[in-house]
Amino acid sequence: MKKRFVTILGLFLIMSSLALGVACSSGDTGGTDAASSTKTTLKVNGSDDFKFNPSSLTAKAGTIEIALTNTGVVDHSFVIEGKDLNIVATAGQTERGSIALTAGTYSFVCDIVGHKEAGMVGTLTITE
Ligand SMILES: [Cu+2]
Repeated sequence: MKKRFVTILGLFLIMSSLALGVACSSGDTGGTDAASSTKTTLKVNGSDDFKFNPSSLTAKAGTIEIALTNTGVVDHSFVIEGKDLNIVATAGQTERGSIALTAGTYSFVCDIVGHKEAGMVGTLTITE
């Protein structure tokens, strides 16, 4: 049962990367309006000393993809306060999530119990 799950997960990962490859190559052909389909990927690490690194992120307005890498042992999350984005990464894993944001300053936190209070917070600045 567990082996079967791993196999399915493996297939899913392979199919996901294939889909990503197709998406990237279609973008390279310039067939779509690049300006309106801009996606910015921001990489951020979460660690067991209750810090995001970097704790200040900046991007242009549009679709923002957050790639959260957990460099620690316990779970960490990336939640933009007041927005519908909640990414949870387990130890050693990188998890991604996307959200469309307009210009402004947003606070992000790790919402695992006690982490925000321990200082696991940061600021995301979105410019025009
Ligand atoms: Cu955390």
